[in-house]
Amino acid sequence: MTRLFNTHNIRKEIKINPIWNFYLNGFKEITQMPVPSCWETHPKLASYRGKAVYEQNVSFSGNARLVFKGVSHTAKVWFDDVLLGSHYGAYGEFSYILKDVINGQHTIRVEADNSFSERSALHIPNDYYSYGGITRPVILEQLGEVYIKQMHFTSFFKDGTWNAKISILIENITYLEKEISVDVCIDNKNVLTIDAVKLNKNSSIFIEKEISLKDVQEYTVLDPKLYYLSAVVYENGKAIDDLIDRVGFREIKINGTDIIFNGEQLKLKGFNRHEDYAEFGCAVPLQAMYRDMELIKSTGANCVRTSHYPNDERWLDLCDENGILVWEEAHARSLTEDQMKNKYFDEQSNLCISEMIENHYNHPSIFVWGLLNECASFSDYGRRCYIKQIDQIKSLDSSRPVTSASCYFGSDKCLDLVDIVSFNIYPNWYFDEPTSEHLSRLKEWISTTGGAGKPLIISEIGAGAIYGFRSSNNAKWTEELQESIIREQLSAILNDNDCSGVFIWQFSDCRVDNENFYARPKSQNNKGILDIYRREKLAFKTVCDVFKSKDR
Ligand code: ADA
Repeated sequence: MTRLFNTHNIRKEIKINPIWNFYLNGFKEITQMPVPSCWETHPKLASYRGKAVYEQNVSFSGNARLVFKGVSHTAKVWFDDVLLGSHYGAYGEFSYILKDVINGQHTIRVEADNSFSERSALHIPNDYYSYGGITRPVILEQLGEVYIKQMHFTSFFKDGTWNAKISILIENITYLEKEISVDVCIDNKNVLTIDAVKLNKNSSIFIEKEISLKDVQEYTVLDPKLYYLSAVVYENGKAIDDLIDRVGFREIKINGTDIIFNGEQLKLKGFNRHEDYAEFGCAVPLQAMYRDMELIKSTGANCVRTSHYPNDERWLDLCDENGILVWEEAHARSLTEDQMKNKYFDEQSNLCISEMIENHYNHPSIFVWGLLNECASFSDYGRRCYIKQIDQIKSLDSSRPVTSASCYFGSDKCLDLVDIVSFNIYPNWYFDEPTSEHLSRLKEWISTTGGAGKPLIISEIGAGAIYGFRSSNNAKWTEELQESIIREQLSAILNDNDCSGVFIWQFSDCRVDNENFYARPKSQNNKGILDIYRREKLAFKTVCDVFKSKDR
């Protein structure tokens, strides 16, 4: 299951065996690999960086859609030895349409590559691990001649009632003209019918309508009411394709320095979370995601940041269900100006942003889009990149605010571009200064920039500790030191009325790339309040106490 609910009643899925053939030069004894997974979970490939080939046989005929939810980090895909294309970026969904396939057995072949090179602008040696393999699910869907490619839902409150803009993209993959009709339902009640839609051969049509709804329940953090939105396509009265998603009725507005979610001012208390789990790497299975969600809820947190890349949809589904608000972030961490000048940077960032927004648009829990964490926002060149990417985000979704986590106190030139100003600060860890003093200086400086008068989020605070290293001497990496630093940071920020919230760096420890991080004991970023197995450090209890002592 790639989502937590059925996304089709009519469109059928063709089963793919989860154990794929696996070929890697020099490793003759490894012949198979489960999908999804990271190859690092194989005992012999724990640090392998490079290419590997996956192969799987499938039997079907006619038209189909082959969907990859994520291959890390570069993929080349063949169907029956014909190259379908290649894709860059571990965290984006991509798909291919297979037409007029003859009845019989066919072969899907994928070459995955997680190596670093000039051609990889976003996956670079970093403070998290770029795993390898087919790390998110693969789906094969049987299609007819016409299918729904995309459906977006935007709710808005107007004239005392909830409304929604619904847009649907439908594609005709045949050489014949088609006439179809479309029914749209919310929780099985028809809300829209569009008749006599003409589709030219081999082309798509974009339909957009606004509807007004009575008696709908709002989506809130305390009561995250979800509705099923479904679209069904009919030809000559017969249902030929459908698409189902889950939506919520909510609106996000910025009012001066406040972030308003359905009329309520947000005070965010949450975590930065990497998709990383000791045994599974970035291919976190549902039961482990579920456990993370239960742990997050148990702290009294109300939000999570998908630092520093778009997340698995099942995680977003869990956030939707639990009213955990999401800052979803396009992929990029701490790129220098030179790295932003990489000739692939624009194209690869553009693709990541469009895949993120197109595929995750409907999640009601996503309240803000993030981009370019700690990149070169201090330079003129960097600023041009921020402008380009923010323009792209706004053109794809004008219903959500945009933010970017900066660490350039004193030199950031992009604070006028974002809707919400966000800063990563580590007082008492990377520098010695009480958090409240640091915050006062930061706010004072922001008030002299284009960020003046905007909401402020502290997007990272934290300190490192190695699980089990206990001592009352307050030495670096002790759980005691981490606990006392986080206690001090949190209380200063949550008591500051000018801050709209805080995200702790980080929820749990994560593996880091070997190439770069000599300052990372155990080759992990140890700032988790849980370790990589989700064992609690001392700070966990403190975070629960502090978060729970504040209202949601
Ligand atoms: C930065 C960065 C994080 C992490 C953190 C740290 O703020 O955004 O990815 O590297 O620093 O642990 O130092």
